[in-house]
Amino acid sequence: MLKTISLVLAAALFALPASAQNTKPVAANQKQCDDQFKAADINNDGVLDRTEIGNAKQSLPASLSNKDRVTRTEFMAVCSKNGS
Ligand SMILES: [Ca+2]
Repeated sequence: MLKTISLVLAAALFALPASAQNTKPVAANQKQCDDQFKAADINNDGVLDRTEIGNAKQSLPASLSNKDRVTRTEFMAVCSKNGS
């Protein structure tokens, strides 16, 4: 009896954080990255050029802020990985 209860408790403890990690933060982070890219992409051509990167430097991930050109795909890949 006691063994069953502790097994159920253990399962519940492990199941909860795992499902929370796989859903909410990823979606929120993607949205945040998307908004960040749109804000930086002033002429809205889907690519950050040198001027746009210069303007958005403080909010860009360090690995992108020294580039001459950043595509949306590149940005999203780095941004999603860095997100907290
Ligand atoms: Ca642009």
